[in-house]
Amino acid sequence: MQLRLIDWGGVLCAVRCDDETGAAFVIAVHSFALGPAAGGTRAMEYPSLDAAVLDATRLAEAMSLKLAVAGLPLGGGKSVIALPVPRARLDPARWRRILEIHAENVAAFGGNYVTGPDVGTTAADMDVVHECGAYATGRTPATGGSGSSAPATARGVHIAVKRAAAEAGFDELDGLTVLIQGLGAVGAEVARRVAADGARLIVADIDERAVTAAVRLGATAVPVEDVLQVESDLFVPCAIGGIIDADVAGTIRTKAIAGAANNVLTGGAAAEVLQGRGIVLAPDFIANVGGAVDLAGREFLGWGDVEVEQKLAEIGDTLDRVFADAATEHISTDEAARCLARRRLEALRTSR
Ligand code: NAD
Ligand code: PPY
Repeated sequence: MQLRLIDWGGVLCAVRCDDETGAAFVIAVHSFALGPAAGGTRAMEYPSLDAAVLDATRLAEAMSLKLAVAGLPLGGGKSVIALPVPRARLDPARWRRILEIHAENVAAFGGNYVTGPDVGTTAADMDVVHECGAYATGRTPATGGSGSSAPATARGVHIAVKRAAAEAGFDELDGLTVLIQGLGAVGAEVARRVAADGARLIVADIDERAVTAAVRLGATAVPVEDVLQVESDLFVPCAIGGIIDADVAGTIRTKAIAGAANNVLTGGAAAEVLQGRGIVLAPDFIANVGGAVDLAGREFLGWGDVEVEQKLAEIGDTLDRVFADAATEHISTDEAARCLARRRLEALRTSR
């Protein structure tokens, strides 16, 4: 197994390979500047250890940006568990052992890295991690956790979709064609919300059951491989990251993009191409902060529903600020959002 050393701008990246389970474990901490690092645990198959490390480091950086923009006193981190076979094919004992090893790794950070659920892990998995001695957010309410963060993420994405639509010149979602990629915990709830606003839904998911449920809402289904060619007024990516590179940005047929998927762009070049074509991009680390607000706000800052909803409402104001900065500075909204995150991080750090 080969591993390239990379300068990714973060603090540290720990890697552990385990022969017994066949899993590889990565914990990336991008920043401690605002407090302990926080970010969920992603468990899926990766083509190589390099790919798993790259995903963990990029996701940890996105967490730093997300938490700083929202003014939450935490640094960015992320865990990746590279599975030997798809999660659905792991027997329960082997999955339990994987979670035990993960808990041991998280505990080694001595409270300086806090995890939670992400793609491929659930609140019940976080119960196991917690029970094995590592603090985990997003556990089941039965064990004192705040439960799934997906509903809060979806509420925030819904706000971002409406702001991005407004920036693209649409007063309301009623009558617009909204294309949603991924109908999981977040995407399905966003679909319900935009359908209630009167939007026409086009959807795609690799999971047929999720598609069937959306079709019952009145959505039109398209094959997953066609999503990036389908014309829409708004594109809402709620599946996987890395789907928009500069080529896709140059051909995608939509007016605005706002969704939940972390790191939806492969890099800054894609953002510039979108900007050049007049396609509004709501940066994902602003649009999808709802889950982090829900978990970190409730579990670290003692927030209740009122404070969480107030913070979610700020997503709209932050996006307006980013759209305005991008226009004034002649930069992409992605770059404007990164600048805002750096300024807020610096301000929070000096006020500590
Ligand atoms: P999920 O696993 O519940 O849903 C993802 C959905 O995408 C699944 O239905 C899956 O079948 C589908 N999918 C996977 N590959 C696909 C493809 N190629 N084409 C179409 N559909 C595909 O995850 P989620 O919790 O709904 O999160 C969705 C995205 O939002 C993820 O990228 C996640 O990192 C991000 N996110 C989630 C939260 C949260 O609170 N859950 C917070 C921030 C960011
Ligand atoms: C994300 O927003 O991508 C997360 O990983 C959410 C999160 C935030 C804080 C602790 C654990 C998970």
